[in-house]
Amino acid sequence: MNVISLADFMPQKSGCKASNCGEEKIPPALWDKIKDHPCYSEEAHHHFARMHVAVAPGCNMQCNYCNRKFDCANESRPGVTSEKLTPEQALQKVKAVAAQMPQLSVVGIAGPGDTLFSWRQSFATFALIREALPDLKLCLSTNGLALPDHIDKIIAHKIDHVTITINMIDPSIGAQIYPWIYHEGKRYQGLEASEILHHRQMEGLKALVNKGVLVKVNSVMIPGINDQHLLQVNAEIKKNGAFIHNILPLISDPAHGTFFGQEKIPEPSPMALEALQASLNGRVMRHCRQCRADAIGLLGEDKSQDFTLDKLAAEAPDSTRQRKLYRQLMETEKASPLVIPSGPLQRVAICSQGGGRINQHFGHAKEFKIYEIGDQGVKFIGHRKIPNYCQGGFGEDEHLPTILEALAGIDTVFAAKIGSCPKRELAQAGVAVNTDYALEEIPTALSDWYQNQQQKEKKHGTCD
Ligand code: CLF
Ligand code: SF4
Repeated sequence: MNVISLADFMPQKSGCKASNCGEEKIPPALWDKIKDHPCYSEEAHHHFARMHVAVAPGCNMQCNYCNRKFDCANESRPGVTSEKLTPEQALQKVKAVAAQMPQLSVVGIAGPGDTLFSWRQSFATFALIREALPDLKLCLSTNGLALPDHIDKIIAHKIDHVTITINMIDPSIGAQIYPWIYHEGKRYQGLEASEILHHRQMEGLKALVNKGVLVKVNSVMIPGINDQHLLQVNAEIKKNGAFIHNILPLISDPAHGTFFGQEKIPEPSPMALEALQASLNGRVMRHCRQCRADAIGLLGEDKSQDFTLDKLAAEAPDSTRQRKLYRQLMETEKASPLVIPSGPLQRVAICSQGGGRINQHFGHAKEFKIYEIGDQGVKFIGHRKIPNYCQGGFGEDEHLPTILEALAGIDTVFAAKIGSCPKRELAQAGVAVNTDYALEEIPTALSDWYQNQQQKEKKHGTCD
């Protein structure tokens, strides 16, 4: 029997504890840095929110999966344009969001260009936020080219979390991803450009790790170009102290006008992404939502349109106390221990609209959360996107084949509700549907369901 409780996600008085976002242990001092960061801790993303302020417009390179008319695709969904802000407008927005969202724990800069190419705007923004709302964590993401020039400023602004997008350690692969870079007043192309980029990324990574900054590495998985190579990238970044590795599937919709889109470079399937994630060493982020450069809210529920500049009040009230109370509540909330008997591995899909619960109607789901249950307990595997089954109150049968494709290898779907038609169609395809755990917390529900399954099978076995 394996016994899992909320304490498994927390540090103990001595030694290390398990991380929910990977297979490695997390020492207590590190846990304090990630426990309320929704990207660095899978558990935290159910309860804590991040917001991005889009203050960094310029970029110093070209990635073949990016159309520069839109936001930086290294930490954002391609094809999205964010409302650009001055540092003062960014502060006004952060105060407004914080006043309405006690879950807010992190403010990040992730574009719309490169945070460190537009370093003046970025650090001016961080300084204003650090002074006005000192309890919020600061976070940035960068392509890494300018990173070595800004290590001291990152430390001086107490930025504890930095993401570098590293897609290659072999410049010959880099040359297929980056046509040019702009470095120290000069434009470089081809192999030379990727050699410079690689050295700058590694130099920046090592310097941040030496200073105690937690570094997340994002890698865009590009089938046929770097998908196999990412195993080597993983080994190298791990060797150099990266805290967690996040693989983003390439988005190459031709409508976004990117080079890879026009060249019809395929997007990786969810199964290929999960297989790559499973073969990586170290901590792996599986809950990334490829959010916008002005994203606001819990991961996966973007509220950015509620906080556009035209909707902001001139001055928002101080909200420090509400955030403090919310954090205390989260610290003291205790989950009952989960008991997982040994048994065969089961893969299930959850319909959830957030909060770590089974709380969504099957017909409204735009994605499944995939979990595995077995000897290792309840483990989050990733998201698989699907088209809405329910369109304006009617079932959309033409979406069913795509939905079934996304359910490859899945035994059971858990939803808050489901209509009789899709339930029948899923059953015909060999996928069971369970609505017995509507509104319940996912790990508790899955643990209970798994135990019942095991008991039923045992009984059945005894009768035989
Ligand atoms: Fe933003 Fe990135 Fe900081 Fe998170 S996002 S700068 S580390 S606060 Fe998070 Fe969004 Fe994925 Fe980025 S889900 S795209 S990993
Ligand atoms: Fe686009 Fe970001 Fe690459 Fe610059 S670094 S080209 S903004 S994806």
